[in-house]
Amino acid sequence: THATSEQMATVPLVDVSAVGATDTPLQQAMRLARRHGPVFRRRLHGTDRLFVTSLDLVTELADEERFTKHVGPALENVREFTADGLFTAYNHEANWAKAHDILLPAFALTSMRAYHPAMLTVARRLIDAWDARLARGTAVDVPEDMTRMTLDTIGLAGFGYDFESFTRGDDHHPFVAAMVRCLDWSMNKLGRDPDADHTAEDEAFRADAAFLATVVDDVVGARTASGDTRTDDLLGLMLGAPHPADGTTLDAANIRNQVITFLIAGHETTSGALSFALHHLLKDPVALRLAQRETDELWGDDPDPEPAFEDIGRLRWIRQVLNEALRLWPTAAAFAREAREDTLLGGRYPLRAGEGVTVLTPMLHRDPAWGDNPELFDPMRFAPEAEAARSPHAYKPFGTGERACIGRQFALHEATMLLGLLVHRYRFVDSADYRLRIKETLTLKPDGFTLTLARRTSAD
Ligand code: MNH
Repeated sequence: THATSEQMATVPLVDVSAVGATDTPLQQAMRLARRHGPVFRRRLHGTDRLFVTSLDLVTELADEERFTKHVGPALENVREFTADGLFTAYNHEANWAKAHDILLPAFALTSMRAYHPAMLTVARRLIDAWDARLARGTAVDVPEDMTRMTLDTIGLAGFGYDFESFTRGDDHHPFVAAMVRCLDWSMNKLGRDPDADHTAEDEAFRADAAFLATVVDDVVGARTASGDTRTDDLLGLMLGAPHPADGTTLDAANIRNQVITFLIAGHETTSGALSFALHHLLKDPVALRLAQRETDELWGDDPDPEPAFEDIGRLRWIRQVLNEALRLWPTAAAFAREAREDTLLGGRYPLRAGEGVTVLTPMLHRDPAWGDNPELFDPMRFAPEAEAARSPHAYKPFGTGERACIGRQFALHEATMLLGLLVHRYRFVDSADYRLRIKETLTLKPDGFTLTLARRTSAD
């Protein structure tokens, strides 16, 4: 199609090179969107990136016939340690479709049922740790403990491997520190001053990436040494399941990439989502009260219930709380799309085939489609009637299309159960008068978020 120059719109170009690298690029992009509108081009050290935030344009980008996932600069950096793992594979790489087909059964409803006991085991580890804090009257560090919980959960449920994160004192399993540094390196590399020397950072990154690979070898080695050939969890499928089309299994290099991918993707974003949800519950006594009422209806006054698999689907309000937390702060806060053919986005922005466009999810989630007060935390937005009245493209915390998150149900089951158990057992005291600050390490987390716990009494 040929467009006349009148039809072509100019896109604001914002050069942030003078500001230089920032450790909060996502929040910087949000400020740019607020100032320059729903389509803008950001220039940093001579590299341009197109950002879009509005529902109409994202609706178009979600059309799988015209657009597909783009492995943008951030994911290109992550590829340095996850290569052709599911998250960072190119659409055309044969291992994407192959691994997708082989691993999909691990995310079917029957598999969620199989993971439920491991998820509950780990939820109880966190509760034991929090009981100990409560007894001592000391605050809990929410994102730190959520990371322990989610790492142990993906390890145990997906890989039958125990990271034992709650018996390491203040330390995390070294996998976490190395992973965070690798993600940080991937993010910071985007804003690098091309004239500076980055040898030391790159060498440290190589060492961290090599360390992640040794953890993977440990996880895989533990399974193969045990002689266990089960294929009913993620690792079992990776190691032994034949591809339905041609009967071949995943190759050793790809298995390694998938294990790193799932250990990271399987815990980092869920940890942030749980932390933001708790932050909002702490600050919103009505939402918390409704959450407690919901768990009380299910579990009575038993402070240590045994949630059944089916119970988790009944925690509707808590699920709405999580959805709303992921609306305001989607923890994987951007995803990129590319046109399959040269096209005009919105009939006016020319895009070449393969050119990347970044969707700034937190701003999409503040589009006028969300009403007059998009900054307000309000889980009623996810009541069934409200959801039915809204475009499905207004909410994309898990991305879109065939490359959308494969672990969504896993994350939501795990997180809903944990939040339910926590609100049922504790009162939360905002002892630090916490003010939300967001830390970016490619994903988002509430920085330094602590709270103090108190027991619930029947008089509540
Ligand atoms: Mn997850 C893809 C967000 C939990 C495994 N995930 C994505 C994408 C988003 C996302 C956004 C799409 C990225 C893109 O288009 O470039 N994921 C989340 C969030 C949570 C989450 C917000 C928790 C909350 N993800 C999980 C969990 C797992 C997981 C849990 C695994 C157990 N995610 C993946 C994988 C992909 C993915 C694997 C890549 C899928 C593919 O491209 O085929």
